[in-house]
Amino acid sequence: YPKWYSAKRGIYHSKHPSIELPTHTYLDVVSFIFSHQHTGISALIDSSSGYSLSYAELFPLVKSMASALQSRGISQGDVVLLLLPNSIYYPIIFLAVLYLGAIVTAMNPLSSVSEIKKQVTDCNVHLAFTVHQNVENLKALGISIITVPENLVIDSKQVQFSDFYELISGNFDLVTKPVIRQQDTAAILYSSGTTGASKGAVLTHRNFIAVVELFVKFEASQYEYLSSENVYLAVLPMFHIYGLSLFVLGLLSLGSSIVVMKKFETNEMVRMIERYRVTHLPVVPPILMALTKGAKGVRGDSLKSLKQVSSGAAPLNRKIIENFVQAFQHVDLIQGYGMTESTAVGTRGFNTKDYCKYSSIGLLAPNTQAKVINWDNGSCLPPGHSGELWLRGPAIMKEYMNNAEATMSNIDSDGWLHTGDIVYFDQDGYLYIVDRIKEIIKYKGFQISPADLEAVLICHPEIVDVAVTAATDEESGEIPVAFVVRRHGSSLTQDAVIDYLAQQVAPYKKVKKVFFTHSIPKSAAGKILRRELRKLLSSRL
Ligand code: 4UU
Repeated sequence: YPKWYSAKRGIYHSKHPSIELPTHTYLDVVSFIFSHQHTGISALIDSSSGYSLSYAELFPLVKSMASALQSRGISQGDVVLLLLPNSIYYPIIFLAVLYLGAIVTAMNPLSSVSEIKKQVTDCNVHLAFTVHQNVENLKALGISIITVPENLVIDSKQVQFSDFYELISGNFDLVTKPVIRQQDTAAILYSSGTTGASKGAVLTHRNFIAVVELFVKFEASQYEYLSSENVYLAVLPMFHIYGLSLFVLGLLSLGSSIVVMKKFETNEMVRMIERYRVTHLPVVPPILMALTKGAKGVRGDSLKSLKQVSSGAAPLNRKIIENFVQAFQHVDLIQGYGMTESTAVGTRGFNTKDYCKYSSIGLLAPNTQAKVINWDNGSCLPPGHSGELWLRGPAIMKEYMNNAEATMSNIDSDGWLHTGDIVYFDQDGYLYIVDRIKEIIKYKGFQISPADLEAVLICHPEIVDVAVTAATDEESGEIPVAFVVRRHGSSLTQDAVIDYLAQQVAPYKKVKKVFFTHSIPKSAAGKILRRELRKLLSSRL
């Protein structure tokens, strides 16, 4: 066996040298980010107006906002909700909360009232940052709100008279800087793990510090050019771990420029790549597909500035890879793999002209160990064999909040995170995703928990039983579909079920199809047999 695989213990080691992490007990990720030296000038650029925040402004803005939040009564351990689309202020708000030792919980701003209520209650939110359209909903929940203006150009009149403007323009200094330990909670992000409803994954300052150091000591060394010359396009949302790890943590530590888009639209994205001479474009598979086949006027020789496109969060289909590689011969295409529970750390590809493994998710990240487990008997598998991927390392979350049972079934006593993904290593140490055995549905890279949707649907008075599963979809990867058992005599229609759910969940979670059936396949203990459900689905399609 290769030396990066220890056959005796069944452990895969990273082929990359390990990275030393700071060892002192007291350290917060914000101080850590701003302790790094780089030559970056523009930090965050608003794509539509071109307005930018410089690196010189960044830390003072964070400190000013932190002190303003402190003067409004936010203190260590309090939870602050970020219910926001991307903006150049998103990272500032995020880091300000963490600098106080307070905790961020983030959420898709398109979430429904009941979804917001659930998360706000679950993690006991004290204060929320949001955009205008969510203000009324949040007020009804009785939490204080700071409205972030939609079009953030700091010197416009609109902003000057807002609450938000006062917060960042104060030039305050913290009255008292709280003492923060690496092991303290920094963020609570929601994920359903391998099974059940979505749960709060508790990420610590230590987890974030591990991510930052991965960028500073490793990612930066992978390029021939200086990180501060790179221009990234932030089209992925910062409320999801993938965008968060890049645009709020890693890249700001490197001094790269980040052009922030509020919302994905193919032609607009192409215009922004050209206007700002974007060099790096992190995407999810549907964006890559749109770029290869949808964008107006995009040819292989356009988008000359692009050096690297990286895809993650969902499987990338071979056809899309082929089309992209053909059309954009000057661009490096790589995949990365991560999870909310691993603070986005997992694997990452690195392609040189003579070593292209496009369909691989790359090599194990530094400091990360893996096992590949035989699903039938629990044994460890060597390279070339597929099994469930287990991960261990400094970026693995601490726990699921207030849920010891879920924590124990996802992280075992030796610290291995069970990912629910089926993978294999090839002889060069590159990983390939084969299947997913956990229950989540991946819609354009976003997680949807079947159990969350089932919990809503079962409340319909004419539904006596329900199960939700994923159907493959060319454009989005996967979409949720529902199997419904109607009450005797009910004439409930597919459209009525779709509408009922649509009123209570974020738009991207809507079911697209409903199958009426007489019973849901279940185990003796009453658990839905997800595999049977998948078989049932293929027989119905
Ligand atoms: C097939 O989706 C994410 C994180 C994505 C990410 C992070 C850092 C991508 C690239 C990167 O560099 O997090 P979650 O929690 O929403 O979903 C995690 C799940 C994984 O368990 C796996 O099933 O998303 C799926 N997934 C992928 N599947 C993540 N990346 C990939 C991938 N191919 N490249």
